[in-house]
Amino acid sequence: MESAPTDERGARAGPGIAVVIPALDEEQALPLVLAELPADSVLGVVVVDNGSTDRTAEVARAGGAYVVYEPRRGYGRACLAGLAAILPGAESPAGVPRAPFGPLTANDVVVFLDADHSDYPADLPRVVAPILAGEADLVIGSRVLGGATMQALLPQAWIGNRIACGLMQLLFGARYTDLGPFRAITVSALEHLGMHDVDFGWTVEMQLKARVARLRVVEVPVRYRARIGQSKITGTVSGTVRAGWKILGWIVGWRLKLLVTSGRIPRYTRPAPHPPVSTME
Ligand SMILES: Nc1nc2c(ncn2[C@@H]2O[C@H](COP(=O)(O)OP(=O)(O)OP(=O)(O)O)[C@@H](O)[C@H]2O)c(=O)[nH]1
Ligand SMILES: [Mg+2]
Repeated sequence: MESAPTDERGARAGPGIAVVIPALDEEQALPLVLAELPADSVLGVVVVDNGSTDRTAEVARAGGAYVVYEPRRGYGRACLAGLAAILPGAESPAGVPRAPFGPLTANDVVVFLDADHSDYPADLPRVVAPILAGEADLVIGSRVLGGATMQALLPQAWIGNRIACGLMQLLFGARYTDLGPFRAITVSALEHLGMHDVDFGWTVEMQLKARVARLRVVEVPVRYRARIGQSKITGTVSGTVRAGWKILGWIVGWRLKLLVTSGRIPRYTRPAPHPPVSTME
């Protein structure tokens, strides 16, 4: 798969794909994640070092990624810092420089995946395919549809997912099977959603807002395996409780916001496919 084939003048004829990987103390897993990414399919990879105390940044650089530092903890904060390095209009927080392969344009695609080697980076073509085919604005890699085992997707994550997805269907009519971290979204859709959750509400925020804004959302099956390294959220009681409350709070809270209209998001309109972007200066 080629994300951005170029013509003889170096002009990109299709959407480019950039990858954002939030990472907190993932020096063991990250080299494998980067090595397994289909490199010829992507413009570049941003690893956000979220205040690691190990060699996460070093191994990321050695693996060919562009490293952004975000010392304030939080999964969503890490995603926002990564986006600041590549999105066209993103406000760059102090100290976040632009990645050399940015800024992206409206029809380009951002892929998110975890740094702990639980996602299969080789599934990336499958995750971006519906967007490249012009059939989706957001693609969720579903570990449930991918048949994840309980060793990989821990029982508490299964149950939490079921409850969250059931509530999203009940309160929003949204049909999701998972809140999986491996996902792809177009730049213009991402900007339309105005993401702001700074921790583990990030995935549910994106899915709920996508529903309210009437994005075209597709789920595809992805594989999932036990993480490498120390479990931080789902594998710990306090992490599970905190993430669970956060996610349920988003779902119920947004329903209440819709009642008083402050949760409304204008319906999303797709930009026209733009002419090839020259990559030669
Ligand atoms: N826990 C945590 N993870 C972060 C943070 N910032 C970035 N991350 C990364 O976000 C991704 C998801 O976090 P995980 O710790 O794997 O969360 P999880 O998959 O729910 O649970 P475990 O894999 O069991 O720890 C990983 O790549 C982390 O390295 C943060 O502040 N806290
Ligand atoms: Mg994990």
